[in-house]
Amino acid sequence: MSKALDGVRILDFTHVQSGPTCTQLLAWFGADVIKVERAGAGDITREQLRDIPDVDSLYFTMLNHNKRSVTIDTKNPEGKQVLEALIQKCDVLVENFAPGALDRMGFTWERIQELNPCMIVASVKGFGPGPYEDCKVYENVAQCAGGAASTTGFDDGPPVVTGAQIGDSGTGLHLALGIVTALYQRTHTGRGQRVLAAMQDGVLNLCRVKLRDQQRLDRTGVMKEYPQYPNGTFGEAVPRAGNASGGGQPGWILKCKGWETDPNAYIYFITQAPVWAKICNVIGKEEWATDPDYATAPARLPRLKEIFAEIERWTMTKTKFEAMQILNKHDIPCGPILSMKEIAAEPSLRKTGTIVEVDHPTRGKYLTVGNPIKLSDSPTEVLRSPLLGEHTDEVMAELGYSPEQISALRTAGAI
Ligand code: CAO
Repeated sequence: MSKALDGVRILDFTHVQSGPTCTQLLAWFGADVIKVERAGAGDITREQLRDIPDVDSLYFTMLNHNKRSVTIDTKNPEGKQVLEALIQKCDVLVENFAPGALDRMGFTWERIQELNPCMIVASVKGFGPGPYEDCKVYENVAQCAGGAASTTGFDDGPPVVTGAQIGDSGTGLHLALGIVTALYQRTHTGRGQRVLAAMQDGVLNLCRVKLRDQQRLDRTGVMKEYPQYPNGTFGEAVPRAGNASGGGQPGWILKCKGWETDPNAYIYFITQAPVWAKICNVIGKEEWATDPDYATAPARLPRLKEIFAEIERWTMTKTKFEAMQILNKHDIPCGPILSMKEIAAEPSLRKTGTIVEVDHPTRGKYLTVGNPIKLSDSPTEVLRSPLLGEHTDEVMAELGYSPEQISALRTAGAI
Protein backbone atom coordinates (compact mmCIF):
# COMPACT_ATOMS: atom_id res chain seq x y z
CA MET A 1 0.00 0.00 0.00
CA SER A 2 1.28 3.48 -0.80
CA LYS A 3 2.24 5.95 1.92
CA ALA A 4 1.27 9.61 2.22
CA LEU A 5 4.83 10.90 1.82
CA ASP A 6 6.09 8.35 -0.71
CA GLY A 7 8.83 9.89 -2.84
CA VAL A 8 9.71 12.63 -0.33
CA ARG A 9 13.39 12.51 0.58
CA ILE A 10 14.49 14.01 3.88
CA LEU A 11 18.07 14.93 4.71
CA ASP A 12 17.82 14.41 8.45
CA PHE A 13 20.46 16.45 10.19
CA THR A 14 18.78 16.18 13.57
CA HIS A 15 19.98 14.95 16.93
CA VAL A 16 18.79 14.44 20.51
CA GLN A 17 14.96 14.61 20.73
CA SER A 18 13.18 17.55 19.13
CA GLY A 19 14.37 17.12 15.54
CA PRO A 20 14.36 13.30 15.56
CA THR A 21 10.73 13.28 16.75
CA CYS A 22 9.82 15.29 13.67
CA THR A 23 11.71 13.20 11.14
CA GLN A 24 10.49 9.95 12.70
CA LEU A 25 6.91 11.06 12.07
CA LEU A 26 7.75 11.93 8.46
CA ALA A 27 9.35 8.50 8.06
CA TRP A 28 6.22 6.86 9.46
CA PHE A 29 4.20 8.71 6.84
CA GLY A 30 6.43 7.20 4.16
CA ALA A 31 9.26 9.69 3.59
CA ASP A 32 12.76 8.32 2.95
CA VAL A 33 14.62 9.78 5.92
CA ILE A 34 18.40 9.77 5.59
CA LYS A 35 19.94 10.59 8.95
CA VAL A 36 23.36 12.18 8.63
CA GLU A 37 25.51 11.53 11.67
CA ARG A 38 28.99 12.43 12.72
CA ALA A 39 31.42 9.76 11.54
CA GLY A 40 32.58 7.54 14.37
CA ALA A 41 30.25 9.02 17.01
CA GLY A 42 26.73 9.56 15.74
CA ASP A 43 23.80 11.17 17.49
CA ILE A 44 24.87 11.70 21.09
CA THR A 45 21.76 9.92 22.35
CA ARG A 46 23.05 6.60 20.99
CA GLU A 47 25.20 6.45 24.11
CA GLN A 48 23.03 8.38 26.59
CA LEU A 49 21.03 6.66 29.38
CA ARG A 50 22.22 3.26 28.18
CA ASP A 51 20.68 0.22 29.83
CA ILE A 52 22.85 -2.30 27.92
CA PRO A 53 26.60 -1.67 27.47
CA ASP A 54 27.70 -0.76 23.92
CA VAL A 55 24.17 -1.03 22.53
CA ASP A 56 22.19 1.90 21.11
CA SER A 57 20.18 3.36 23.97
CA LEU A 58 16.39 3.26 24.12
CA TYR A 59 16.59 7.04 23.99
CA PHE A 60 17.99 6.72 20.46
CA THR A 61 16.08 3.68 19.23
CA MET A 62 12.71 5.10 20.28
CA LEU A 63 13.24 8.35 18.34
CA ASN A 64 14.81 7.09 15.13
CA HIS A 65 12.62 4.34 13.72
CA ASN A 66 12.24 3.86 9.96
CA LYS A 67 15.31 5.98 9.14
CA ARG A 68 18.53 5.22 7.29
CA SER A 69 21.84 6.26 8.84
CA VAL A 70 24.84 7.59 6.94
CA THR A 71 27.99 8.92 8.58
CA ILE A 72 29.60 11.97 7.01
CA ASP A 73 32.22 14.32 8.44
CA THR A 74 30.71 17.55 7.24
CA LYS A 75 33.76 19.54 8.24
CA ASN A 76 35.95 17.51 5.89
CA PRO A 77 36.02 19.14 2.38
CA GLU A 78 35.23 15.85 0.66
CA GLY A 79 32.53 15.14 3.25
CA LYS A 80 31.02 18.52 2.41
CA GLN A 81 30.83 17.48 -1.24
CA VAL A 82 28.88 14.36 -0.29
CA LEU A 83 26.51 16.51 1.72
CA GLU A 84 26.10 18.82 -1.28
CA ALA A 85 25.13 15.83 -3.40
CA LEU A 86 22.56 14.88 -0.76
CA ILE A 87 21.16 18.41 -0.66
CA GLN A 88 20.68 18.26 -4.42
CA LYS A 89 18.85 14.96 -4.15
CA CYS A 90 16.59 15.66 -1.16
CA ASP A 91 13.37 17.66 -0.76
CA VAL A 92 13.77 18.74 2.84
CA LEU A 93 16.70 19.37 5.16
CA VAL A 94 15.74 19.15 8.83
CA GLU A 95 18.18 20.31 11.50
CA ASN A 96 18.24 21.22 15.15
CA PHE A 97 21.84 22.27 15.69
CA ALA A 98 22.76 25.10 17.99
CA PRO A 99 22.14 28.48 16.34
CA GLY A 100 24.64 29.21 13.56
CA ALA A 101 26.10 25.68 13.34
CA LEU A 102 24.76 25.00 9.84
CA ASP A 103 26.12 28.36 8.62
CA ARG A 104 29.50 27.60 10.22
CA MET A 105 29.50 24.33 8.29
CA GLY A 106 29.18 26.42 5.13
CA PHE A 107 25.54 25.57 4.46
CA THR A 108 23.82 28.93 4.65
CA TRP A 109 20.29 29.33 3.29
CA GLU A 110 21.77 31.10 0.26
CA ARG A 111 24.21 28.26 -0.41
CA ILE A 112 21.50 25.64 -0.02
CA GLN A 113 19.28 27.54 -2.46
CA GLU A 114 22.12 27.63 -4.98
CA LEU A 115 22.41 23.87 -4.67
CA ASN A 116 18.67 23.16 -4.69
CA PRO A 117 16.13 26.00 -5.02
CA CYS A 118 13.29 23.58 -4.25
CA MET A 119 14.71 22.58 -0.90
CA ILE A 120 12.75 23.18 2.29
CA VAL A 121 15.07 23.90 5.20
CA ALA A 122 13.38 23.21 8.51
CA SER A 123 14.91 24.07 11.86
CA VAL A 124 14.17 23.68 15.53
CA LYS A 125 15.81 26.38 17.62
CA GLY A 126 15.37 27.21 21.27
CA PHE A 127 14.17 30.74 20.65
CA GLY A 128 13.00 32.78 17.70
CA PRO A 129 14.69 36.09 16.80
CA GLY A 130 15.24 38.21 19.90
CA PRO A 131 17.43 38.46 22.97
CA TYR A 132 17.91 34.71 23.40
CA GLU A 133 18.20 33.62 19.77
CA ASP A 134 21.81 32.47 20.18
CA CYS A 135 21.14 30.26 23.19
CA LYS A 136 21.35 26.49 23.24
CA VAL A 137 18.17 25.03 24.64
CA TYR A 138 17.02 21.74 26.11
CA GLU A 139 13.52 20.54 27.02
CA ASN A 140 13.15 22.06 30.46
CA VAL A 141 14.63 25.40 29.43
CA ALA A 142 11.83 25.62 26.88
CA GLN A 143 9.21 24.57 29.43
CA CYS A 144 10.40 27.37 31.70
CA ALA A 145 10.70 30.04 29.00
CA GLY A 146 7.43 29.07 27.32
CA GLY A 147 5.22 29.60 30.37
CA ALA A 148 4.62 25.95 31.31
CA ALA A 149 6.71 25.85 34.49
CA SER A 150 5.34 29.04 36.05
CA THR A 151 1.81 27.72 35.64
CA THR A 152 2.46 24.12 36.72
CA GLY A 153 2.54 22.84 40.30
CA PHE A 154 0.87 23.98 43.49
CA ASP A 155 0.49 27.50 44.78
CA ASP A 156 2.67 26.92 47.84
CA GLY A 157 5.52 25.25 45.93
CA PRO A 158 8.10 26.11 43.28
CA PRO A 159 7.46 26.01 39.52
CA VAL A 160 7.33 22.43 38.20
CA VAL A 161 8.25 20.93 34.82
CA THR A 162 5.99 18.31 33.29
CA GLY A 163 6.97 14.79 32.23
CA ALA A 164 5.41 15.30 28.80
CA GLN A 165 8.21 16.51 26.53
CA ILE A 166 6.32 19.48 25.24
CA GLY A 167 9.53 21.41 24.49
CA ASP A 168 11.26 18.71 22.47
CA SER A 169 8.64 16.34 21.09
CA GLY A 170 6.03 19.11 21.08
CA THR A 171 8.23 21.32 18.92
CA GLY A 172 9.10 18.37 16.68
CA LEU A 173 5.38 17.99 16.02
CA HIS A 174 5.04 21.67 15.21
CA LEU A 175 7.98 21.42 12.82
CA ALA A 176 6.52 18.38 11.07
CA LEU A 177 3.34 20.32 10.33
CA GLY A 178 5.43 23.22 9.02
CA ILE A 179 7.28 20.85 6.70
CA VAL A 180 4.26 19.16 5.17
CA THR A 181 2.62 22.59 4.76
CA ALA A 182 5.72 23.90 2.96
CA LEU A 183 5.77 20.78 0.78
CA TYR A 184 2.15 21.46 -0.15
CA GLN A 185 2.89 25.12 -0.97
CA ARG A 186 5.83 23.99 -3.09
CA THR A 187 3.43 22.09 -5.34
CA HIS A 188 2.02 25.53 -6.38
CA THR A 189 5.14 27.72 -6.26
CA GLY A 190 7.88 25.25 -7.14
CA ARG A 191 10.03 26.93 -4.49
CA GLY A 192 11.48 25.79 -1.22
CA GLN A 193 11.31 27.89 1.93
CA ARG A 194 12.59 28.02 5.46
CA VAL A 195 10.52 26.59 8.31
CA LEU A 196 11.34 27.56 11.87
CA ALA A 197 9.82 26.10 15.01
CA ALA A 198 11.21 27.71 18.15
CA MET A 199 10.83 25.65 21.30
CA GLN A 200 9.69 28.64 23.36
CA ASP A 201 6.97 29.30 20.78
CA GLY A 202 5.91 25.65 20.69
CA VAL A 203 5.55 25.47 24.47
CA LEU A 204 3.71 28.79 24.57
CA ASN A 205 1.35 27.55 21.88
CA LEU A 206 0.53 24.59 24.12
CA CYS A 207 0.11 27.01 27.07
CA ARG A 208 -2.32 29.17 25.12
CA VAL A 209 -5.01 28.84 27.82
CA LYS A 210 -2.65 30.37 30.37
CA LEU A 211 -2.20 33.53 28.31
CA ARG A 212 -6.00 33.58 28.12
CA ASP A 213 -6.06 33.44 31.91
CA GLN A 214 -3.44 36.18 32.26
CA GLN A 215 -5.77 38.56 30.45
CA ARG A 216 -8.79 37.45 32.47
CA LEU A 217 -6.77 38.02 35.64
CA ASP A 218 -5.64 41.46 34.45
CA ARG A 219 -9.24 42.44 33.85
CA THR A 220 -11.01 40.94 36.87
CA GLY A 221 -8.30 40.18 39.45
CA VAL A 222 -9.80 36.79 40.18
CA MET A 223 -10.43 33.46 38.42
CA LYS A 224 -13.17 31.53 40.09
CA GLU A 225 -12.22 28.07 38.80
CA TYR A 226 -8.72 28.31 40.30
CA PRO A 227 -8.10 26.69 43.73
CA GLN A 228 -7.00 30.12 45.01
CA TYR A 229 -10.68 31.11 44.92
CA PRO A 230 -12.37 32.03 47.24
CA ASN A 231 -9.96 31.92 50.20
CA GLY A 232 -6.51 32.35 48.65
CA THR A 233 -4.98 35.37 47.01
CA PHE A 234 -4.21 36.13 43.40
CA GLY A 235 -1.06 38.02 42.48
CA GLU A 236 -0.27 39.75 39.21
CA ALA A 237 0.57 36.66 37.14
CA VAL A 238 -1.36 33.47 36.41
CA PRO A 239 -0.78 31.26 39.46
CA ARG A 240 -0.09 27.54 39.57
CA ALA A 241 -3.44 25.81 39.52
CA GLY A 242 -2.55 22.46 41.08
CA ASN A 243 -4.76 19.86 39.42
CA ALA A 244 -7.56 22.21 38.47
CA SER A 245 -8.83 21.78 34.94
CA GLY A 246 -7.65 24.27 32.35
CA GLY A 247 -11.14 24.74 30.98
CA GLY A 248 -14.63 25.66 32.11
CA GLN A 249 -15.53 22.32 33.74
CA PRO A 250 -13.96 22.05 37.21
CA GLY A 251 -11.88 18.94 37.89
CA TRP A 252 -9.41 17.55 40.43
CA ILE A 253 -7.34 14.44 41.12
CA LEU A 254 -8.95 12.28 43.80
CA LYS A 255 -7.72 9.33 45.85
CA CYS A 256 -9.03 5.87 45.06
CA LYS A 257 -8.94 2.61 46.98
CA GLY A 258 -5.33 1.62 47.66
CA TRP A 259 -3.86 5.14 47.50
CA GLU A 260 -1.99 4.52 50.77
CA THR A 261 0.41 2.11 49.06
CA ASP A 262 -0.05 2.69 45.32
CA PRO A 263 1.23 6.12 44.20
CA ASN A 264 -1.05 5.98 41.16
CA ALA A 265 -4.33 4.95 42.81
CA TYR A 266 -6.02 8.20 41.79
CA ILE A 267 -8.62 9.34 39.31
CA TYR A 268 -9.19 12.64 37.55
CA PHE A 269 -12.77 13.64 38.18
CA ILE A 270 -14.63 16.33 36.25
CA THR A 271 -17.78 17.87 37.66
CA GLN A 272 -19.23 18.56 34.23
CA ALA A 273 -22.31 20.72 34.66
CA PRO A 274 -24.72 18.74 32.41
CA VAL A 275 -24.21 15.57 34.50
CA TRP A 276 -24.26 17.22 37.93
CA ALA A 277 -27.47 15.44 38.99
CA LYS A 278 -25.95 12.07 38.06
CA ILE A 279 -22.81 12.87 40.06
CA CYS A 280 -24.99 13.67 43.08
CA ASN A 281 -26.79 10.33 42.71
CA VAL A 282 -23.59 8.30 42.31
CA ILE A 283 -21.93 9.76 45.40
CA GLY A 284 -25.12 9.62 47.47
CA LYS A 285 -25.66 13.37 47.79
CA GLU A 286 -28.98 13.55 45.94
CA GLU A 287 -29.96 16.72 47.83
CA TRP A 288 -27.14 18.66 46.13
CA ALA A 289 -28.95 18.36 42.81
CA THR A 290 -31.64 20.79 43.98
CA ASP A 291 -29.93 22.71 46.82
CA PRO A 292 -29.39 26.26 45.45
CA ASP A 293 -25.88 26.29 47.00
CA TYR A 294 -24.86 23.36 44.79
CA ALA A 295 -27.38 23.03 41.96
CA THR A 296 -25.75 25.47 39.52
CA ALA A 297 -22.19 25.69 38.25
CA PRO A 298 -21.64 29.30 39.49
CA ALA A 299 -22.98 28.37 42.96
CA ARG A 300 -20.53 25.47 43.15
CA LEU A 301 -17.40 27.48 42.28
CA PRO A 302 -16.71 28.80 45.81
CA ARG A 303 -17.42 25.31 47.23
CA LEU A 304 -15.26 23.18 44.94
CA LYS A 305 -12.90 22.11 47.72
CA GLU A 306 -15.75 20.80 49.84
CA ILE A 307 -17.40 19.19 46.81
CA PHE A 308 -14.27 17.35 45.73
CA ALA A 309 -13.67 16.22 49.32
CA GLU A 310 -17.13 14.69 49.34
CA ILE A 311 -16.64 13.02 45.94
CA GLU A 312 -13.31 11.69 47.17
CA ARG A 313 -15.02 10.00 50.09
CA TRP A 314 -16.82 8.00 47.41
CA THR A 315 -13.83 7.39 45.06
CA MET A 316 -11.78 6.10 48.01
CA THR A 317 -14.19 3.19 48.29
CA LYS A 318 -13.47 2.10 44.68
CA THR A 319 -10.36 1.23 42.70
CA LYS A 320 -9.67 3.71 39.91
CA PHE A 321 -10.92 1.15 37.37
CA GLU A 322 -14.11 0.43 39.33
CA ALA A 323 -14.75 4.15 39.61
CA MET A 324 -14.15 4.56 35.86
CA GLN A 325 -16.67 1.86 35.05
CA ILE A 326 -19.37 3.32 37.26
CA LEU A 327 -18.81 6.92 36.21
CA ASN A 328 -18.64 6.14 32.49
CA LYS A 329 -21.98 4.42 32.68
CA HIS A 330 -23.40 7.81 33.65
CA ASP A 331 -21.37 9.80 31.11
CA ILE A 332 -19.40 11.46 33.89
CA PRO A 333 -16.01 12.46 32.45
CA CYS A 334 -13.09 11.00 34.40
CA GLY A 335 -9.68 9.43 33.81
CA PRO A 336 -7.59 6.93 35.76
CA ILE A 337 -4.04 7.97 36.64
CA LEU A 338 -2.20 5.29 34.65
CA SER A 339 1.38 4.36 35.45
CA MET A 340 3.86 3.67 32.65
CA LYS A 341 3.79 0.02 33.75
CA GLU A 342 0.02 -0.11 33.23
CA ILE A 343 0.24 1.69 29.89
CA ALA A 344 2.96 -0.67 28.64
CA ALA A 345 0.72 -3.64 29.39
CA GLU A 346 -2.50 -2.16 27.98
CA PRO A 347 -3.80 -4.53 25.25
CA SER A 348 -5.85 -1.91 23.40
CA LEU A 349 -2.76 0.28 22.86
CA ARG A 350 -0.90 -2.73 21.44
CA LYS A 351 -3.82 -3.47 19.16
CA THR A 352 -3.87 0.01 17.64
CA GLY A 353 -0.10 0.16 17.17
CA THR A 354 0.28 3.00 19.65
CA ILE A 355 2.56 0.72 21.64
CA VAL A 356 4.69 -1.56 19.52
CA GLU A 357 7.23 -4.26 20.23
CA VAL A 358 10.24 -3.93 17.95
CA ASP A 359 13.17 -6.28 17.44
CA HIS A 360 16.68 -4.83 17.22
CA PRO A 361 19.79 -6.72 16.12
CA THR A 362 21.95 -5.82 19.12
CA ARG A 363 19.33 -4.92 21.73
CA GLY A 364 16.71 -7.59 21.13
CA LYS A 365 13.03 -6.84 21.71
CA TYR A 366 11.89 -3.55 23.20
CA LEU A 367 8.71 -1.52 23.46
CA THR A 368 8.21 1.77 21.75
CA VAL A 369 5.48 4.31 21.16
CA GLY A 370 4.29 3.95 17.58
CA ASN A 371 2.73 6.59 15.37
CA PRO A 372 0.02 8.37 17.38
CA ILE A 373 -1.50 9.76 14.16
CA LYS A 374 -3.44 7.15 12.20
CA LEU A 375 -4.10 7.63 8.48
CA SER A 376 -6.58 5.20 6.92
CA ASP A 377 -4.77 5.20 3.57
CA SER A 378 -1.20 5.34 4.86
CA PRO A 379 -0.69 2.75 7.57
CA THR A 380 2.44 2.89 9.70
CA GLU A 381 4.82 -0.01 10.05
CA VAL A 382 7.32 0.68 12.81
CA LEU A 383 10.80 -0.47 11.76
CA ARG A 384 13.84 -0.54 14.02
CA SER A 385 16.27 2.37 14.18
CA PRO A 386 19.42 2.09 12.05
CA LEU A 387 22.84 1.18 13.39
CA LEU A 388 25.41 3.95 13.06
CA GLY A 389 26.34 4.33 9.40
CA GLU A 390 24.39 1.21 8.45
CA HIS A 391 23.27 2.71 5.14
CA THR A 392 26.32 4.78 4.20
CA ASP A 393 27.35 2.57 1.27
CA GLU A 394 23.77 2.13 0.07
CA VAL A 395 23.04 5.87 0.06
CA MET A 396 26.42 6.72 -1.49
CA ALA A 397 25.70 4.26 -4.30
CA GLU A 398 22.30 5.92 -4.85
CA LEU A 399 24.13 9.25 -5.11
CA GLY A 400 26.23 7.75 -7.92
CA TYR A 401 29.47 6.99 -6.07
CA SER A 402 31.35 3.86 -7.20
CA PRO A 403 32.66 1.30 -4.67
CA GLU A 404 36.19 2.62 -5.28
CA GLN A 405 35.15 6.22 -4.62
CA ILE A 406 33.30 5.15 -1.47
CA SER A 407 36.35 3.33 -0.23
CA ALA A 408 38.61 6.32 -0.97
CA LEU A 409 36.26 8.68 0.87
CA ARG A 410 36.24 6.30 3.82
CA THR A 411 40.06 6.21 3.87
CA ALA A 412 40.08 10.03 3.78
CA GLY A 413 37.77 10.11 6.82
CA ALA A 414 35.07 11.96 4.89
CA ILE A 415 32.54 9.19 5.50
N1 CAO B 1 30.28 16.14 11.00
C1 CAO B 1 31.02 17.09 11.57
N2 CAO B 1 30.56 17.98 12.48
C2 CAO B 1 29.29 17.85 12.83
C3 CAO B 1 28.43 16.88 12.28
C4 CAO B 1 28.98 16.01 11.32
N3 CAO B 1 28.26 15.04 10.74
N4 CAO B 1 27.22 17.02 12.84
C5 CAO B 1 27.30 18.04 13.70
N5 CAO B 1 28.55 18.55 13.70
C6 CAO B 1 29.04 19.67 14.49
C7 CAO B 1 28.29 20.95 14.24
O1 CAO B 1 28.75 21.54 13.03
C8 CAO B 1 28.67 21.75 15.47
O2 CAO B 1 29.94 22.32 15.26
P1 CAO B 1 30.32 23.86 15.63
O3 CAO B 1 29.86 24.08 17.03
O4 CAO B 1 31.81 23.87 15.48
O5 CAO B 1 29.63 24.73 14.67
C9 CAO B 1 28.85 20.69 16.53
O6 CAO B 1 28.81 19.44 15.85
C10 CAO B 1 27.88 20.60 17.67
O7 CAO B 1 26.56 20.91 17.32
P2 CAO B 1 25.59 21.54 18.43
O8 CAO B 1 26.20 22.81 18.93
O9 CAO B 1 24.25 21.61 17.83
O10 CAO B 1 25.61 20.40 19.58
P3 CAO B 1 25.68 20.55 21.16
O11 CAO B 1 25.74 19.16 21.65
O12 CAO B 1 26.75 21.46 21.62
O13 CAO B 1 24.29 21.23 21.56
C11 CAO B 1 21.88 21.36 21.66
C12 CAO B 1 23.13 20.46 21.61
C13 CAO B 1 20.66 20.47 21.57
C14 CAO B 1 21.85 22.16 22.96
C15 CAO B 1 21.90 22.33 20.45
O14 CAO B 1 22.08 21.58 19.28
C16 CAO B 1 20.68 23.20 20.32
O15 CAO B 1 20.48 24.16 21.05
N6 CAO B 1 19.81 22.88 19.35
C17 CAO B 1 18.64 23.66 19.03
C18 CAO B 1 17.56 23.46 20.04
C19 CAO B 1 17.18 22.02 20.19
O16 CAO B 1 16.85 21.32 19.26
N7 CAO B 1 17.15 21.58 21.42
C20 CAO B 1 16.58 20.30 21.73
C21 CAO B 1 17.56 19.46 22.34
S1 CAO B 1 16.83 18.00 22.90
O17 CAO B 1 15.92 17.58 21.71
